[in-house]
Amino acid sequence: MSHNMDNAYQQLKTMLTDQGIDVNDVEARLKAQQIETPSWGYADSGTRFGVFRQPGAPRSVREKFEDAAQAHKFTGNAPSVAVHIPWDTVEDWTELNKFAATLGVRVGAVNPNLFQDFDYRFGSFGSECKDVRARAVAHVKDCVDIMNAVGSKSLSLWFADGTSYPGQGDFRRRKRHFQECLDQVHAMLNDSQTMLVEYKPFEPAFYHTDIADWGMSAAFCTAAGKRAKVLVDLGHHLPGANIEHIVAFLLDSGLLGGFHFNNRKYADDDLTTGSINPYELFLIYSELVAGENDGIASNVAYMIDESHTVKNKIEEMIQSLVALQVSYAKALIVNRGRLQTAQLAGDIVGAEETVKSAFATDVRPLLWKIRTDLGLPNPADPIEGFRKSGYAEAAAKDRGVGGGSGLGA
Ligand code: RM4
Ligand code: MN
Ligand code: MN
Repeated sequence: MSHNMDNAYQQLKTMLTDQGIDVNDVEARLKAQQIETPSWGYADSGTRFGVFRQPGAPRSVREKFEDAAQAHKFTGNAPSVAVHIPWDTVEDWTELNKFAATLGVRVGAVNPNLFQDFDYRFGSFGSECKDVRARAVAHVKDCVDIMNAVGSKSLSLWFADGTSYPGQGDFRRRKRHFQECLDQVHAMLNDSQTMLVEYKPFEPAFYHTDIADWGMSAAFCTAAGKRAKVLVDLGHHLPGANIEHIVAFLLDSGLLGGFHFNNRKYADDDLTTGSINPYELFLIYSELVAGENDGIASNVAYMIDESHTVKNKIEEMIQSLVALQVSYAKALIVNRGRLQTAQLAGDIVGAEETVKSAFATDVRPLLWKIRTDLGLPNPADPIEGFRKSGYAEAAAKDRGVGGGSGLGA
């Protein structure tokens, strides 16, 4: 296997070098790629029709981190884990952070929960009730305290706020409530911390949501201040939205804060990243690479937001991490010189073929090479490596069924 892989790698390297691509630079950037996985993606979860509990699902925050460490072990690109509060509340955060370090991972973004309590049924930051807004801001403050305890740089904000019927709420009054609360949160952060403001056009409210799209998020962030940036969740757009264009626009405006990767077919499906539309994922990465080349994409938080019902969660996360690695690799080998020449000459077919040629390239030998260099087990196939390790079977035996759902219950 490794001999065949090495041959394939040498061939690919020669082909890319002939095209003027700096393969050493590509490999260095692939080795530096870091994606955060979500604690809630490892625990039992379900659809709104039911939860299917899996044998071996984590029963505690520590076990979620153990599973996340497995995803990192075989891919080498997932060293941090996002937490959701209160689902992941622990007594002692310093202690959890130390435990995570023994597993080779760390606590990443902190996600407040402003949507599950009865008090929030008419909204949180957009609520008409002053006490509810104050309560929501106080919960975010608790999350900032957690960030400070663990050294986290990202506060990840998603709001379920919205209305389901015309006339139910006053758009402008709610907008002002939102801005006021977001400004208060901005003031809680220091300059090395970022508040990531996620948008979503529908669900759980179905008539309007208070931060419905990237433009509204950008407007709120701009007014709040420089520590506020837009978070792009790939499942949070109306059908047909050109996400790569949104990404490029936000990057160029200095407002791209980060991503929640997943994939969708119909709505906010939270499917495996790259499973439905790998071309879209590649085109998004192509914009990111162009931004990196121009020095404007250094502070982007890359995170996965997925929650699976029936796949094995660790395998699913590895699939997503590999899809992100593949997309980044393909984006890195786009022949940028040729692309720009074609664009400037009005050569539409030439430009499109340049992009498609990178997408069509099998980059697996390149990924095998970097995983080998990083000393990862089973560098040709992380999923196979995880399967062979026996971890899932051991967890099933040890933990049993009924671990507790990703939604904290
Ligand atoms: C939302 C959104 C948030 C996530 C919640 C659970 O749709 O994507 O990021 O925290 O789901
Ligand atoms: Mn999300
Ligand atoms: Mn979502």
